[in-house]
Amino acid sequence: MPNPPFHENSSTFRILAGISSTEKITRSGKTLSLFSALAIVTMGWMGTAQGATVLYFQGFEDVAPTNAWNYAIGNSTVTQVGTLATSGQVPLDQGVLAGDKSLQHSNRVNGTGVLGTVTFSSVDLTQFSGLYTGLYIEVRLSSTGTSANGNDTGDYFRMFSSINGAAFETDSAANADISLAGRSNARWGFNAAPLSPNPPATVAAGGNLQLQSPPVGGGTNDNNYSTFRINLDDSASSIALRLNFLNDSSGEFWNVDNVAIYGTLVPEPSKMVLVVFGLTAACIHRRRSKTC
Ligand SMILES: [Ca+2]
Ligand SMILES: [Ca+2]
Ligand SMILES: [Ca+2]
Ligand SMILES: [Ca+2]
Repeated sequence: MPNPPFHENSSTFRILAGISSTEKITRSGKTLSLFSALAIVTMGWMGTAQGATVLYFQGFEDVAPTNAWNYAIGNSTVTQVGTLATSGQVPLDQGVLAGDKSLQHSNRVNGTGVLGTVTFSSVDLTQFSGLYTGLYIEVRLSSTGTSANGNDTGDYFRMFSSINGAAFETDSAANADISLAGRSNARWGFNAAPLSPNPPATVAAGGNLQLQSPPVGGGTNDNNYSTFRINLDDSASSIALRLNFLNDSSGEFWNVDNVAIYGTLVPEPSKMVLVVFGLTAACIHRRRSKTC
């Protein structure tokens, strides 16, 4: 079990620091009731934008991160590749998103179309219960090729979630949480984004989202999908992920990087209790001096 990254809610503390300053409250000669102070704190708390925290991560580097989401490669069409191995592919330098490595699928040996699979191990989500909410899986994808090649209508990338230990469904567009087909030698980098709808391509776990990329045209194009999300229900106790890939030429490549589970930190009730105690004490103090 990894150590969840600690995410401090600094904005909240800035708000509290301002409220708890008796000098600031009384300097203008105005008084602040306990009710008003609590209302301000609550509004500040609710309005604090909290970014998502990476709970599990896989960047396919040689050295695994401390919060590694472990994976197993199903067959030899999927390989860990580096920037050098992908340097001749189009678009240029888009085989790896971050770090030195990514995972790449290509039927480089058997050009008849062999399914490539990568399975990410089951993650116990109960460890995050009450601590993080709004969990989701995110996967980044690019499609590269030799100069005139790329992924076509019959080539695909699919994501399958497994909730609470259920078996992965068999490989089909209708069974996948997300199924993305290529089109006319489609090639795009990790910075591509569809014109409509806006990224990321998102589905609830167990749902079914079928896409074709690019929506129109083909070849090298920025109007493509590069970010995919599966939203998890807070009640799920475990999640596993399988990625399936297919193409049928040694000049067609699917690349994935930065596979992660994110969650948003739930404000700690204990902090709220401390705030109430602090405000109450401050108010009692001010009542004695008739300022509250
Ligand atoms: Ca990487
Ligand atoms: Ca092709
Ligand atoms: Ca093809
Ligand atoms: Ca399904």
